[in-house]
Amino acid sequence: MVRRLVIGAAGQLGIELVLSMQSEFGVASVDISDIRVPDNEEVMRSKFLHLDATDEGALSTILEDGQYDEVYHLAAMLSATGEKKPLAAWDLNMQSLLNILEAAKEGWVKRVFWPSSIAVFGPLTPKYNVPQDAPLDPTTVYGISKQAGEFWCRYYQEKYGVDVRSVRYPGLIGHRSAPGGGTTDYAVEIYDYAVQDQLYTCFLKADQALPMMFMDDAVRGTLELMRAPQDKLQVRTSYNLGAMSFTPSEIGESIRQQKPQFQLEYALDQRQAIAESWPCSIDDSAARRDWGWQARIMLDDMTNIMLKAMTTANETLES
Ligand code: AKB
Repeated sequence: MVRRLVIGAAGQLGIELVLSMQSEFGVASVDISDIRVPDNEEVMRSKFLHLDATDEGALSTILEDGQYDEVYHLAAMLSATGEKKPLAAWDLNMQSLLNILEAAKEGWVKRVFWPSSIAVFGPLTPKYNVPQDAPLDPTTVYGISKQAGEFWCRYYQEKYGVDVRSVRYPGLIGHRSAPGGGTTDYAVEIYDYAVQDQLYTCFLKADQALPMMFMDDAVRGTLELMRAPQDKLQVRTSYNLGAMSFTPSEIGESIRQQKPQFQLEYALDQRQAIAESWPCSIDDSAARRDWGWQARIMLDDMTNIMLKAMTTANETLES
């Protein structure tokens, strides 16, 4: 049995990835860790290890004892919170990655997954269909940490043969877990308000297009990348990963097709400047070529799934 550890299992992606691994590979195939206990009973069926991933000693002990085949390191501070706590964001995002790369260099882990982000791009990057090798020009501490992390991953792969794999996620949208501290979080919150028939006040401009992805695609892509033969992977920094691109006004329209009464207004905050520095769409042809990546869910299908799932969840809570 392939043994997996998800670090950051209480986060938005962590919860979804663990649920998917549990149903695909079995509960015993995945251990979970975080600095806080995941607020999800199903996720907690896996063995939970309390861990601050910046604590090198604690992390080494868990990895040396566990001898995992795969570690998914998802713990990070995202773009918006990172701008409020720049040094803490750098410390968490970089130190935890370096701890894991060192453990992998020691041979305690066979394969590592570490997420990068569209936040590595910036004003010098083309706005549309950003190519794989576009200039990285991050304007946030989160983006700077992802840029540096990408090159650390490539360094450990080239120097020490560490098998570390990565994708640049766009904004991720799912209904099983809440996002926190990101600039793209509006695209999850908006559905929450829509199912409760409440007015949503968006913190980004109506026409601010950003690259986005439905969570099931993101999880599937992550697992596909981890299964891909090593000799096919030509990108050892991080793969561009694309799915769709939409604006707040377009997601509002998509919701209105099913909930015509849904109302959306705008009150911009500091996250607008972050969004403006990012591209609108991504060219993911390298991921398609090397490991067969293909997004499946686009905006209106996603809206259907999100509204149905969140309505059911609300009804269950109320009954
Ligand atoms: C954020 O908004 O900070 C994240 C990201 C795009 O990496 N969702």
